[in-house]
Amino acid sequence: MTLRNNTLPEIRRGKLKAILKQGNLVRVMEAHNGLSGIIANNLKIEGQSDGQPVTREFDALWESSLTDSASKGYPDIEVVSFDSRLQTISEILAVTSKPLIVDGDTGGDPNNFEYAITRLENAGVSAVIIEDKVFPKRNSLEDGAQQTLETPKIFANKIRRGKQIQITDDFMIIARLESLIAGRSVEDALFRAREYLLAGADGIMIHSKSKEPGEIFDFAKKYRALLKELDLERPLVCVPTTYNKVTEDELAEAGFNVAIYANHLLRSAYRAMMKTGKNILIHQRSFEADPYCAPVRDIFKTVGFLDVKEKDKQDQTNTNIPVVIPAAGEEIRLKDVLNGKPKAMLDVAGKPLLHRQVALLNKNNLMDVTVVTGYGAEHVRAEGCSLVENKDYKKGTLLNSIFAARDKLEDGFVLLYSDILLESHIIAKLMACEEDIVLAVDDSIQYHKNESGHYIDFVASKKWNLPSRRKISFVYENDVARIGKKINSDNATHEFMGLAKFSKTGAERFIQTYQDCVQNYEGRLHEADDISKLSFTDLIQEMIDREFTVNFMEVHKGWIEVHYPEDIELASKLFKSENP
Ligand code: SPV
Ligand code: MG
Repeated sequence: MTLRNNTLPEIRRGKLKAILKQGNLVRVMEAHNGLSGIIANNLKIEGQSDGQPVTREFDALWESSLTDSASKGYPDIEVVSFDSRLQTISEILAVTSKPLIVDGDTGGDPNNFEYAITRLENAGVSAVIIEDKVFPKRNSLEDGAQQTLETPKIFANKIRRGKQIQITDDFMIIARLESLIAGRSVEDALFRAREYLLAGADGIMIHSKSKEPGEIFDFAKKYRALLKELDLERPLVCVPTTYNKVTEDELAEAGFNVAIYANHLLRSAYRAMMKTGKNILIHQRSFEADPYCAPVRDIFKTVGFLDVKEKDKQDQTNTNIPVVIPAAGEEIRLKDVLNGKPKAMLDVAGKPLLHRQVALLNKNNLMDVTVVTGYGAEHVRAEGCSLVENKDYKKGTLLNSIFAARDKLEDGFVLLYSDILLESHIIAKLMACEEDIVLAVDDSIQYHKNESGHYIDFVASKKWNLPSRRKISFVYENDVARIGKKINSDNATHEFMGLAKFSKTGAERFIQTYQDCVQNYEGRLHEADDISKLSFTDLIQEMIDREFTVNFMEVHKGWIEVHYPEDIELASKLFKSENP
C-alpha cells in the first residue's frame, strides 16, 4: 500500500463534480484492486503535441463489476455480494486520490440501493452508475446473453429513493441506459433518459456494444436536445470498449462528458499472465517469460515498498542506532597519570572523558551506548550505558573489543574511539549520512603529516584531494582508497578520527569480512603481522580491497584526541573555557 495518495473521503467525493465543471472530456480508467488502482491513479505520460508540452493522465477511476467479479473468478451476473464489492472499493480508495465512480449494477431493490448509497457516499466515492436492467443482470458485452430491461417507472423510483437518501451534494447517481444492449431503439433510450432525469439522475450513461459509434452519436445529439427541453445540464457518459477506434476528441465533439475505459487493465494483465504461464510450461524455466513480467522492483516502487525502505533507513540512521566505544586498551604513555584507571575515566576539566562523550552522544539522540571495558574495568562508571568486558584485551586489538559488543553491531552502529572529544555538530553531520560505511576524517593532515606516524590512521582518498581555500565535499563522492598507519603519508589526504557510522548493510559486510578473515587467513594481512593482530583499519582496508565502498565525511578540526599528558592539559583547558 502506498501512502503517497492518501486523502480523506470528504476531500475526494466532490472532485468528480469539480472536474466535470471544467468542461473537458473526463477520462476514466478501470481498477479492480489496489495495484490497478494505483496504476490508474498515478500513470502519467509527458510529451509534445503541436510543439507544446503536454502531460496526460486519467481523471478518475471506474470500479467495474466485470473486472471486480472476474478478478475474484466470477462471472459478471451480480453474484459477487455488495460487501465483497465494497472490499475492493475500499482497497482502491485506500491507495488512490482521484475520484472513484462505482459500477452499481442494477442497484438491487430500492431498499438495497439506499444502503449502498449510504455506504458509498460515506466511503468517499464520487458517483454510482446503475443500469436499468432487472436483478440479477447479465454483463452487457456478450452476444446472445439474456438482457431484461426494467420498467422505466420502477427504475426511476429507485433513482428517486437514492437521491433522497444521499447526504452531500457532492455525490452523483448516474442512470445507465441498456436499451441499445437489449436491442431496443435510440428512441427507447431517450424515453428512459427523460424519466430518469426527471427522477433526479445526475447524469446519463448510454451503453452500446456496437463496433461503430453511430448509434451513441445519434443518441448524444438527441440527448442534448432533451436537456435543452428540460432546461437541465447533466453529463453524458460512454464506455467505448467495442467502438474503440473513436477518439476522445470525437467523443467530446459529439457531446460526451465522460469516457470510461472499463476493463482494459484487467484484460491486458490477463493476456500477460497467460503468456507468462505458457512460456514457463513450454521452456520449463522462466527466462523466456521475462519480457511479459515487470521487474519486481517496479512493483515494489508502485506499492510503496521503496518508500518504506527509505524511511527505515532514515529511522535507522537517526534514532536508536547503537554506539560502541571500545575502551579496553591500556595507554602506556599515560601510565603515570592514570593510576590503574582506563583512559576513558581520565578527568577532563572535572569530568571523566567518557562522561563527556556520553553527554555528547545523548545530545544527538544516541542513547544506546555500549562501552567495552578491559584494562581497569572495575573503574568504569557510565550512567545509562551498557558495559561489556573484553577480558582478553591484552591479546588482540581494538577490533576485538568492537566484536566483544557483537550483538550491538548487526543492525548498524556508530563507532567512537574512547580517547577523542569532538564538537557536537560533527556527530549530527555523521548521523545525516546515508552511505553504508562512513568514516569521519580530518582534512588538516597537512599540518601534522610528518609527526611520528605510529598512531595516526592515515586515509588516502580515491579522488585526488587538493587542499584548497574553498570547496564542497559530498560524502557519496568521497571514497576511501587506502587506510592505515603505515601507508605512505605523502599520499594521505586525511586522518581517521576514530568515529564511524555503519548502516545495517555496512555492518553485515563488516562482520562477514571479519569472520572470513579470522576463519580463513593466517599470517600477515595488511598492516597486521598476524591475523590475531588485525586492526579496525586493516579490516576496513580488506573490505575496500573486496570492492566494498567505504566513504568518508570530511571534517576540518573541531576535535582532539588524548594520547600524551599534554593532550590532557589541552583538553582540560578547552573544556574549562567551555564551562566557565
Ligand atoms: C463493467 O465494466 O462492469 C461494465 C461495463 O458494466 S460493461 O462490461 O461494458 O457492461
Ligand atoms: Mg458492470
